Amino acid sequence: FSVCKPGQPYGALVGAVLGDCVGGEFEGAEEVPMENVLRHLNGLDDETKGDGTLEYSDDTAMARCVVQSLLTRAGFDEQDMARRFAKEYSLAPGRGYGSGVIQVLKKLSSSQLSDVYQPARDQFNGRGSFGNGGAMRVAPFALAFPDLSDVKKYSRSGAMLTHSCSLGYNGAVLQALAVHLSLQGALELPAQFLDKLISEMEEVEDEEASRNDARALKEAEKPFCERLYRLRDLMDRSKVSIEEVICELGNGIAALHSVPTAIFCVLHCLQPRESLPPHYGGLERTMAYSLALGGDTDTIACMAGAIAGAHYGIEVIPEAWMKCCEGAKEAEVTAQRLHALYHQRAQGG
Ligand code: F2R
Ligand code: MG
Ligand code: MG
Repeated sequence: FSVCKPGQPYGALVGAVLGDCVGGEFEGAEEVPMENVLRHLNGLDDETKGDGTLEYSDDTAMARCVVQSLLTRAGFDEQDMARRFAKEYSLAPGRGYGSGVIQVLKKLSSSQLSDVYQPARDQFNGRGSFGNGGAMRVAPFALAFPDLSDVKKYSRSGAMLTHSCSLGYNGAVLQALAVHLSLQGALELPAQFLDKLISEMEEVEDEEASRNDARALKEAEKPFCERLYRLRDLMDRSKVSIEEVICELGNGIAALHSVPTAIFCVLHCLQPRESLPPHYGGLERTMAYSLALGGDTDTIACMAGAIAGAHYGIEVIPEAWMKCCEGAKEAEVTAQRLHALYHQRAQGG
């Protein structure tokens, strides 16, 4: 296994929390002028802010459950993770959960439940959810498991606790793969990074359930692969507008309309961009760009933040941002513990 630099796992978890917290400001907005984004981000440097002024939402609340479950059980335990999701929801139901997933979380709290995957299967008349709720919380799997096949297997199972439609759980697999590869330094070669994601997703989407769901929803045969090919086309263009990105990739609450978008935000912002302040580093550019897309900004910035944070590491994250985002400091500590699990597994423990 390639060894990542010490700050990268911390960067991944903290980047996700920051994206959720700073992105919440614009969630659901149709149009977000870049000047509004920059005003919002510049405001984070205000000395009077801090102490978690910007609260995290369901994205981070659920990711924290994933982290705690993986750490406590030293691996994936569906019963434990499901119980944590349900408990977290009952303690803080106002974190902005999707309207469908609330039913799952309520059912998961029942002591009578014998199959923890059943409530998710019952969603949307048995079709299951295709929302991005499985993907938004998946980064900890990439930090805990060194083996790519484990990252795929457990991120899928973790997502299926709430999202039984393949367009939901395959989005989680794609996001976990992006964080995993980024941790291994794969973003140094962006074209190869994308090729690897496509080849992995070709295999992931080649199963019967995925093909059936795609057909039922009138999507391409392999919907995530198709979006990744569109993403590659966008990257090949010398100039691309926000409108084109939204039109080609989406900015919505479905995993299909947000995970490839988050990956695009990271790739597009590897270099300085005209519309963004020249003093911004790559992580700040990625955040600003994700917010300017509008739509599901907390979740797109959360997912892009995890991938970008894994690439750039914790060192580049502005201290002022850390201070004003609820849960950011804690994410740094838990990332350290998760990474110990990674090393234990990498050494065959
Ligand atoms: N939900 C939000 N934000 C808007 C509401 C905020 C809240 N009212 C407030 O202001 O406090 N954000 C969060 O939800 C997204 C993650 O959602 P998740 O966990 O995937 O939820 P769900 O309910 O499973 O799916 C979301 C919606 O997608 C549509 N949908 C999904 N599957 C469907 C299917 N098979 N058929 C038809 N529609 C389907 C539904 O509209 C679901 O409600 C993140 O953005 C997170 O930040
Ligand atoms: Mg949210
Ligand atoms: Mg959201």
